[in-house]
Amino acid sequence: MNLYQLGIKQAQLNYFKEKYSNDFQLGRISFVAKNHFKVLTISGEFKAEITQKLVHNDAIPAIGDWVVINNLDDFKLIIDILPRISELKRQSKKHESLNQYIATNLDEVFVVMGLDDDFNLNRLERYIIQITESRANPVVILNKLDAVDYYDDKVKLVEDRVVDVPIIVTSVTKNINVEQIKNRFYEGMTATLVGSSGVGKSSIANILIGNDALKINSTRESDSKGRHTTTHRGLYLLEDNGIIIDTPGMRSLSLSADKENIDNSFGDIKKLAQNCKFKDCAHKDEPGCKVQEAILSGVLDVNRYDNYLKVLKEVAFNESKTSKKAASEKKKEWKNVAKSNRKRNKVKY
Ligand SMILES: Nc1nc2c(ncn2[C@@H]2O[C@H](COP(=O)(O)OP(=O)(O)OP(=O)(O)O)[C@@H](O)[C@H]2O)c(=O)[nH]1
Ligand SMILES: [Mg+2]
Ligand SMILES: [Zn+2]
Repeated sequence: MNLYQLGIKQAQLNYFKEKYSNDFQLGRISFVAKNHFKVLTISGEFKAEITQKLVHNDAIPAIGDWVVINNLDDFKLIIDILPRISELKRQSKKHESLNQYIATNLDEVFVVMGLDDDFNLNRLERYIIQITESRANPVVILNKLDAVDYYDDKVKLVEDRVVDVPIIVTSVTKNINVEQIKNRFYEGMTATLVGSSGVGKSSIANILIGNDALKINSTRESDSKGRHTTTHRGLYLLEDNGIIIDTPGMRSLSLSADKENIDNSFGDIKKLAQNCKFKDCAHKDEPGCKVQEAILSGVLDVNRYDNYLKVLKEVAFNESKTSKKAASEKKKEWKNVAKSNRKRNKVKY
């Protein structure tokens, strides 16, 4: 096992070598639960803790992060986080203004959506915006094709709605097209799976890992009750090449993308709007409105336009919520976590 197989990129390795001596080691965060961390190194997986300095700077490692470790007697101390090649966030509910990292250093993000009742184009579009913002490449997996009689229409709807994003239509339980997911991986590639609870994320991860490492929901009935089978994010090495991060299902995704990014994701609408007769056109019933013209002539999907407006509103709202107060609350919480960590260590060692 070498660092490249664990997913490090050359620029990150160069950064580490320039900044740190041989006394330090690199590891990748493979598990996070409150103040508990695990790091995967070239010699195995270890428990680790973070320094006060990181806590103080609100630099809390996320799953997928490359971290610098200092080997102390009995435990690994995380002293730094390497710059990330990508970071997938969502707006945190608890600490309103703070972004919560779903996973970092991702090459691709698979959005898994069920072709059954889970199917929702607006939600899918939001995921794709957030993934684009993360700097990773989105891939859509439409799963459970065996659970519906007819799915061509749904696939077509997705193709029309998300442009330039690969779409894979699968049945994981019937093993249909699963190799299309497998084939995307190469040495050092990291991907994560996101989507609602019960869509089959852990089932896909198990196939990629090559054994039943992850617990999956055995009764489909319980999915609808909102029970989450996966409760923690975990990073795993694949049977062949690559790394997968499994995540618990999300009911919704609160956007943290900025306006510019949203305009990029809806470039077609922006282009239309630039040609409206009036500069300050609200695209409602103004004469010479190219957006409304496109909707009427069927060039622009009205649902896509509605979702664009919704997304813009939400982002504006989230931005207005951002306050220093929430940031300092988060800092306080981590200080307490670190304190209890120290106490625990005193007892233990
Ligand atoms: N019919 C059908 N069922 C599937 C398919 N893929 C997964 N399932 C079933 O869906 C249920 C949920 O699968 P999981 O892999 O646990 O779903 P998950 O997305 O990891 O769910 P959370 O961990 O709660 O987020 C299980 O009973 C799977 O067997 C599929 O292609 N077709
Ligand atoms: Mg799961
Ligand atoms: Zn207009």
